[in-house]
Amino acid sequence: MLPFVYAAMRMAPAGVRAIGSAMFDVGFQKTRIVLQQWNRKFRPSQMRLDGRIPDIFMVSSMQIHSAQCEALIRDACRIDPAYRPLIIAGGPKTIYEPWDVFSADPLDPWGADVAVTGEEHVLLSLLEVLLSIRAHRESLRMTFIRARNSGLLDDIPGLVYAQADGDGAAEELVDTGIQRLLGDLDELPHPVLGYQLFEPPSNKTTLGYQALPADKIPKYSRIGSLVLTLGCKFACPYCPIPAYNQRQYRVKSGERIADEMHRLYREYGLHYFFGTDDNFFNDKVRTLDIVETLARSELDGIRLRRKIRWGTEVTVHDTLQMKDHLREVRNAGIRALWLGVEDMTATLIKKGQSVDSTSEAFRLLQARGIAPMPMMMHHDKQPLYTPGRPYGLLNQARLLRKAGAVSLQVLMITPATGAKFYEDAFTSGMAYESVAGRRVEPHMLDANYVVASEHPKPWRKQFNIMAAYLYFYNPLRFLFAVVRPKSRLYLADAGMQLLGMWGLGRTIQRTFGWALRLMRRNIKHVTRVPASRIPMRSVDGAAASHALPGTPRAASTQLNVKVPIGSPGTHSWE
Ligand code: B12
Ligand code: SF4
Repeated sequence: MLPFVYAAMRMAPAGVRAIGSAMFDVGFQKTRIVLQQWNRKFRPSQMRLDGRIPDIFMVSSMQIHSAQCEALIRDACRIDPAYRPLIIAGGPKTIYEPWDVFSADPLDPWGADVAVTGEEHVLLSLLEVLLSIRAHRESLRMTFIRARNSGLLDDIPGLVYAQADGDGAAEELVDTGIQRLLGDLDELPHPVLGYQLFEPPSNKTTLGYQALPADKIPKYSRIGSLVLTLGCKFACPYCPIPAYNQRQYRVKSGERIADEMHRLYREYGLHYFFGTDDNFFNDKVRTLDIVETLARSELDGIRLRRKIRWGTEVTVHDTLQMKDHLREVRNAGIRALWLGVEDMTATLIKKGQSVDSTSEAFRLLQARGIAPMPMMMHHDKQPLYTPGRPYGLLNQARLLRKAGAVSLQVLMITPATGAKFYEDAFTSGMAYESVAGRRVEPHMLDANYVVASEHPKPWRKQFNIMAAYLYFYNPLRFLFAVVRPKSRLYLADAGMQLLGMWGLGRTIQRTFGWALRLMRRNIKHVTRVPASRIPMRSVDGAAASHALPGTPRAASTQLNVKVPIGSPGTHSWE
C-alpha cells in the first residue's frame, strides 16, 4: 500500500540483517535470514540447516506483523520439545509489548522462551551467558532453562522471560529492565556480513540448500538499508523514538559509513541506500562530519556520488539549519530526503515548521537536485479543504507540490506503542475495537486505516487520505512531469507518479471497504489499555519496566536467587 509500496518489498529490513550480522560476527555462521515478504509459506516446524533443526529460532516483528509473529512462534512450538530450538523474539513489536509473544491461556500453551527488548548487544549478552554454561551435547534451549532458573539472566537488562510450569503457559513474566544502549555505532557488526545470510525467495515451507548468492542481492533488495544515526532531539507526543533512544543521539562516523557503502557496492553491487535515520540532520556538526567525509570519498578512483545514491529522513527545521551546506549534502550522494512535515501550519505539532519555512526548505532542496518527499499526518481537526487558508489536507498537498514535492505520504494519526499519547488513546475511548462487525487487526495499525478517531464522521478521514493521494498521483500529473518538466528532477518525478498511481490502486482496494464500514457507524471502542494479561515483575519484585498501566503484578514474591547450576543430566531445571 501507499506510501510504503516498493520499500516494503524491495528493501531488506535493517533489523533482521543487523541481527544476522551480529550472529555471523560472533561465530554463528550457519545462520539464515528468512523474510516473510519473500518466503510467505515458510514454516519453522519444517526448517532444517544442513539436515538439522537449528539450535535457535528467532523472530523479528513490528506491531503490524504481530499476528504473523504469533503464528510463527506457534508453529515453532509444534517441534518436539526434545529437539525444539531456543525461541527468541525481538524487534519493534517486542521492544514495547514483550508479553504478546507468550501465551496467557493454560489451555493453549505456546510462546517464545525469551523476548529481547533491546538491540543486538542484548542478544549477544544472552548468548554469552548461555554458551558459558552450556554442557556437552546439551540443547541451547535446555541451557537457557537452566540459566533462567538459576537467575543468571537477571543481570542482562533488556530481557523478558516467562516463569512457566514445564512447557505450559506463562504464569508470570520477569522483566530484567531497560536495555543499555550502545553509544558508539561504529562498534556495530558490519552490514556486509548479514547480506550473505538471506534465504532465497521461494514458495517452499522449508529452507533452501544455500543462502541467496551475492550477485542476486540487488535483484531482490535493490535498496540497501543502513543504520547511520539513531535518535531525534524533538519530542512529538505521538512518537516513541526519543524515549526509545533514552533521549540520546547516536551516530556512526563518516569513515565507517563510507566503508559500509564501499563494501556493499563492491561485494553485492548495491548502488542505492536508505539511511534508517529518525532525523539525519539532527546535529549539524555530526551531520557535516558524515556528509563531508562521503563527499570526499572515492570508489575505484571515482567520486562516491557518481556511483552511489541514497536518501534518508530529516525535519524541516533542521533542513533550514543546513541550508548553506546542501551542496555538500548532494555531493555526499543524497538524492532524496523524506521530511516529517506532519501539518504545515503546525496545528497538530510544532517542530519548527510553518507554511513558509516548509516551502523554503523544499525549494532549497529542489534547487540542489535533492528530491523533497513530505510525510504528512492527517488528524481529526484537519478538514479536506479550507478555502483561502492553508489548513486543509488538499491545500497543503497543493502547496507542497508547488514547492517541489516529488512524492507524498499521508497517514492518519494512530496510537503508537511507546508514545506519550498511547495510553490516552485507549482510556479516552478514541481507539476502535471493531467497526461494523470487523475487528481492528494488528496489520491495520499502520496508519493507513482510520482506527482511532473522535470525529463524528470518521469515514471522511479515510476518504480524505484517498483524495489527497489521488490529487497528488494521477495520469495528468504524470503527463506534465514527462512533457513539461519543471525541474531537473523530472525523471524521479515521473517515476514516483507511476509508482504512486500503482500504490494508490492497492490502497483504495484495501481501505475502501473499511471506509464503507465506518459509514455504517457501528463502532465499538476499546476502553482498556492493551496491557499484559500475564502478571509481570522486575527481577527484584518491583513493577516491571515494560509493563503498561493495568498490568497485573506478579503475585509470587519468590524472587530469583542465583543458585548453583544443576548438571544437565539431572534435569534440575525442572
Ligand atoms: C526505515 C523505516 C521504515 C521503512 C522500512 C523499509 C524496510 N524495508 O526496511 C519504511 C518507510 C517502508 C517503513 C514503513 C513503516 N514503518 Co517504519 N520505520 C523505519 C525506521 C525509521 C527504521 C527501521 C530500521 O531499519 N531501523 C534500524 C534497525 C537496525 O533497527 P530495528 O529494526 O529496530 O532492529 C533492531 C532492534 O529492534 C533489534 N531487533 C530487531 N529484530 C530483532 C529480532 C530479535 C530476535 C532480536 C533479539 C532483536 C531484534 O535489534 C535490531 C538491531 O539493533 C523505524 C524507526 C527506527 N529508528 O527504528 C520505523 C519503524 C520501524 N516503523 C514503524 C512503523 C509503524 C511503520 C509503518 C507501519 C508505517 C507507519 N505508520 O509509520 C510502515 C510499515 C511498512 C511495512 N509494510 O512493513 C514503527 C514500528 C512501531 C512498532 N512498534 O512496531 C517504527 C519503530 C517507528 C516508530 N513509530 O517508532 N518504516
Ligand atoms: S521529529 Fe520525527 S522522529 Fe523526531 S520526535 Fe518528532 S516525529 Fe519523532
